[in-house]
Amino acid sequence: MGLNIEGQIEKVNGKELSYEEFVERYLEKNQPVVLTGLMDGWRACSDWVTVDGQPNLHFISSHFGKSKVQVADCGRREFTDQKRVEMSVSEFIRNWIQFSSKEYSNPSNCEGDDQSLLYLKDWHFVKEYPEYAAYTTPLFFCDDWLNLYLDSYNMHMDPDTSQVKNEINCSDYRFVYMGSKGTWTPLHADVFRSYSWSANVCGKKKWLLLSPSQCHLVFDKHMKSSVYDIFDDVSESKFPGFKKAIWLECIQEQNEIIFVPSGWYHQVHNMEDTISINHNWFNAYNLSWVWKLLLKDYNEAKEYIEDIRDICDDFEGLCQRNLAVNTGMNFSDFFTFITRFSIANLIQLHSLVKDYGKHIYDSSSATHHLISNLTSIKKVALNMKSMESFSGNSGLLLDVTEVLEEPDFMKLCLALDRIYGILRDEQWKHSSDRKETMKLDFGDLYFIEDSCCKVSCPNDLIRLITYVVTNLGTKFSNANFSLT
Ligand SMILES: O=C(O)CCC(=O)C(=O)O
Repeated sequence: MGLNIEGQIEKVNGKELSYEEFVERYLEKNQPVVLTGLMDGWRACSDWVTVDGQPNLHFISSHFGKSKVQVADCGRREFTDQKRVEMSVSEFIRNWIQFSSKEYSNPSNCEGDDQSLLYLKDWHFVKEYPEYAAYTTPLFFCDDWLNLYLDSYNMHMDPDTSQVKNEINCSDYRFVYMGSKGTWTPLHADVFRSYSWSANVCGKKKWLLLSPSQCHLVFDKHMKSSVYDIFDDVSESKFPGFKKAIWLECIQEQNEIIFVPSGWYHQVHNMEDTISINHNWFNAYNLSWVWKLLLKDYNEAKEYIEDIRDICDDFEGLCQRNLAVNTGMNFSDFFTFITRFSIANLIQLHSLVKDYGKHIYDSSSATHHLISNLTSIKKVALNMKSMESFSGNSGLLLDVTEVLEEPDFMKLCLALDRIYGILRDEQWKHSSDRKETMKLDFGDLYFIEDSCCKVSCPNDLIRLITYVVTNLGTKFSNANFSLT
């Protein structure tokens, strides 16, 4: 019996969609969509594609051939993913050309052929070629706390060695994917339960998506392992719910961008030779997904080593170390992340109210955005509060004065300011009111330090947010804040 496919993913012209509509219809509701019309003028769409719409392998090899990349062997499974090897882009492309010429000369030979079907994945292209400007991130996906943060900070530092774990692979979540017809990605939900977007520079992909409310159906009875390939002969005794799953399908064409919401399981097949650009990200709308995943993975990490608890000097420390290795961050990393983002958002709010206090109502959507960011962080912090790991001397400590003095924090604030400036301009596009350039003011940040100098637990963070927001509200009487 085949899959139960009961719907297609909506396609919408991105040029006719406002940012607010995107937030309301897709980010907040956690619904997938395919957006068209957003890739005009991308350098990648001309440089990387031949006149007949094929990947320009010669161009890519001659310009970026020396890069070392991760390549998945689509025919070989390793644990929950495909086996990966590292090679240079030029080696990968040589292999691709060889494979295609064999297939072309004798297509019937290819099935069961020894030659592997290789798929270049997770190439950190922007990190490696920042000057090249292959594309611009569409406005809808700009409020990206994950990549903004990683442009300034590392997500995890090993406390013993002060080393960044897995430096290259965790440097950012902006990727290029390239593979011939037939390459594919097994069923999975995204890292950190982030959102993702994926743009087809050329080629065509088939996506099968499963909503989070159905995801238990692709797991075994113990909710430990999930189906690897949904087109395989899936064992009913091992995955008893699988047949009941109802899938959404999408055929994504060239120049279309798919938005994959948090926690949606998906499997992807390249129906033609395809190049795609793909980001993972999170922000206020899906921050709670990240925390929930972290909590689930923490509980699993703890359960896994429960039998050595009594002989462990620092059981909690070991759980957190394992969490960082398996998930890419631990509680302390996440807490540090949300604290820095809270301060950055408070600075934005302060500058906004200061510059626009006199006609705050004109800027209400910008104010609303910042307040809803802080509200979302506060909600997550409230959830974290009850965790044993944050009680007593948890070892967490962020000195607000020190954060404000970090050059990397300044970099984060300026990047956030630039992105939020773009969003504000878009929101005011149709307004006849005079636009002014907001000035990010680091000169009088005493109001943040005054409220709370040290943040060492979720409660401190909640107090900091509440105090600063309330104080800004009374200082600028026009602003009417509520933090519920
Ligand atoms: O394009 C692919 O093969 C996989 C992309 C993907 O799974 C993702 O963006 O999450």
